[in-house]
Amino acid sequence: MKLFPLGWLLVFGMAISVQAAGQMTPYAKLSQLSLSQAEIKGGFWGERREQLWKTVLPYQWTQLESHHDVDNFRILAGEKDGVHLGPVYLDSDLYKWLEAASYLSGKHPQDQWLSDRITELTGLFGKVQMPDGYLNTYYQTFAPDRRWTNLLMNHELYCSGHLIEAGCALKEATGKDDLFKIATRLADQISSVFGPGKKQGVPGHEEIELALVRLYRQTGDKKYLEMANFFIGRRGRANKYPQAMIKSLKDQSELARIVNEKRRPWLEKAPKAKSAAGYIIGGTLFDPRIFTNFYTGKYFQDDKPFVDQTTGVGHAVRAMYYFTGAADLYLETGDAALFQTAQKIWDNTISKRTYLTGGMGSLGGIEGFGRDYELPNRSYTETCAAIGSFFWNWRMLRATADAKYADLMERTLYNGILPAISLDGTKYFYQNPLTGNGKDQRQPWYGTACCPPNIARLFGSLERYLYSESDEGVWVHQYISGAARFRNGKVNLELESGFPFSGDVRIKISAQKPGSFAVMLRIPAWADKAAVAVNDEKLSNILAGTYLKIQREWKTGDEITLNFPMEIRLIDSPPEVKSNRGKVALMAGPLIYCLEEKDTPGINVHQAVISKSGKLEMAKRDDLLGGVMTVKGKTLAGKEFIAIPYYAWSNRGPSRMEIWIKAR
Ligand code: FUB
Ligand code: ZN
Repeated sequence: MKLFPLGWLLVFGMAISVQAAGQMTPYAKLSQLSLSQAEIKGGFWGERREQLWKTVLPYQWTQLESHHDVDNFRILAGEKDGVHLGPVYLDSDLYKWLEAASYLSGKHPQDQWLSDRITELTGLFGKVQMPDGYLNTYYQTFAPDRRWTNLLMNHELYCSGHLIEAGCALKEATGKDDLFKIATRLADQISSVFGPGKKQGVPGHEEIELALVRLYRQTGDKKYLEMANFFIGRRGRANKYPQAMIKSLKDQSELARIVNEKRRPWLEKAPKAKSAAGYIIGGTLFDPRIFTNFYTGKYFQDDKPFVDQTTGVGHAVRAMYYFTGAADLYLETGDAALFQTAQKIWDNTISKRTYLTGGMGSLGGIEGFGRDYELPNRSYTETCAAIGSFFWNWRMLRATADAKYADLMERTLYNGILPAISLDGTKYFYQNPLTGNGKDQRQPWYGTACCPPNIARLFGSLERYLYSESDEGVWVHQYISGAARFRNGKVNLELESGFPFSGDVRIKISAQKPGSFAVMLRIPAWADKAAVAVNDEKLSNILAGTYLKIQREWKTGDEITLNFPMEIRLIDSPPEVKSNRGKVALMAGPLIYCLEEKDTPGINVHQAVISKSGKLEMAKRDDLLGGVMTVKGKTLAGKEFIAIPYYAWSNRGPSRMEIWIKAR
């Protein structure tokens, strides 16, 4: 990546072409549809969308209320007595919920409860925002004079990024721009503080970068893109890391003293705020690498410049948001070095540092990456890291139109993200191990509750990741029931899908008038026996792991039928992964299956051995876990088992579980 001053010229030049191109993303091969262009309806995800609206958002709101997320604003606004509670990053959870609420409010404008919450929050933020645009309840309550002084540890830029995202989301989804104005004022305050000739720091937790690119796309104002470029370009250039770290920790403890003093009188007289779970599931917690990660800056991906990075390192959520921001910057600037680095990082991270589920992060102590192939199944794999990977892969897909990114998004969605939410929508995993010890359970909430609202905002905007448009035609990336409008509404698709349990998909086309264009359909890498027909005419040369291009004259009434046989596949792990030697995982279609003790009486799921050539069959079970497909088989000892989709485990109380099964 070229840095200053060339980078500035480059960014400035591109900004002109963005203006001229009317907000097109200049270096993307594929577009991102606007929120109103696509919808999710019916089927597996239709049910989840309904649940998100009717159950998850109201439920999460009650949690945010009882964990002081909203009260911190009310107190600061003078609407309530009390004192700020919760960690320095608490505001961000509320912002993510608000982002999710914005998407759903756009879909359901008649939902008064939802729009009242949005109005209330927007009003509160407006009251609390400082005259110069700064907004952060923690610093404003306890130490306004210390703002922007401890970027490494204290999440102000991270929280700001989430507010900017919420503001953009509300505007995109509903057209309301009052929150957007608050977010823009905050971004302007940031740009008055940071940049060349101004403050030189970078955030300890990335997020602001991708948010600034999003704001740039919405406003066309190059200042925000320049700032994203600044934060990405500055990373890994700080000198004297151990000293910076020590200074930051010292500041943190001074700040903690101030905070405790201010809180004490309130806490003495007030009942204790509801505490949340802090149950640690997996990952190595004590490891000298925790020390080296922090004191070299690796934990923050701040150990070397982006172009010198070769793989995912440090805290996995931070890394994913960083790579997402860098890929976004590439999509706008076309900086080749930036993109080549992103590809290099992707290759190593995905092949050697990512779990089969798409989860990332094996070291609990840093919530992040270990060495290549260091992938113990008692994994840390924070939900937000999988969500971050999903965001990153979307940018990589848009940049390349390469199906491998959409394949990984599919695998991560079903196996890295979906397992983190209970079937009833009200309990969450922060960590997502691939082996369960019989005690792990999703929790109603967390002291650090980044994951639950992150799931909500992703599920609330999922339609955005399903389709694209390009000069060639329309692209179908994921098979999720719903509809999409293309070519300014002149071409519509309706999609009916049996995913994730059946690979039958039907796409109906309607066009204002017959026209020639291409429909590009992802053939998942796992679907090597895929069959595709147009109006019952079978197509040939269908290649798994690519996009099938169907170029023809399309007219209303045309129908594409697809069948992706979801046969059971025995997956081998790379031999370098020690914990999986002599084991296989079961997959069918996009889903990973697991053995859960509840379904395997008399079998120790950790010890059971299956035959690699033994008979396995799919069996539909409408009575189980909301209706699932299962895999039926026998162990080598002759005991019958059923394996369930991994996303559905731990929904019937504590139970041992295993994805990687011993096999001979
Ligand atoms: O750093 C606070 C939270 O911890 C962030 O939101 C997540 O990345 C999580 O790891
Ligand atoms: Zn999280």
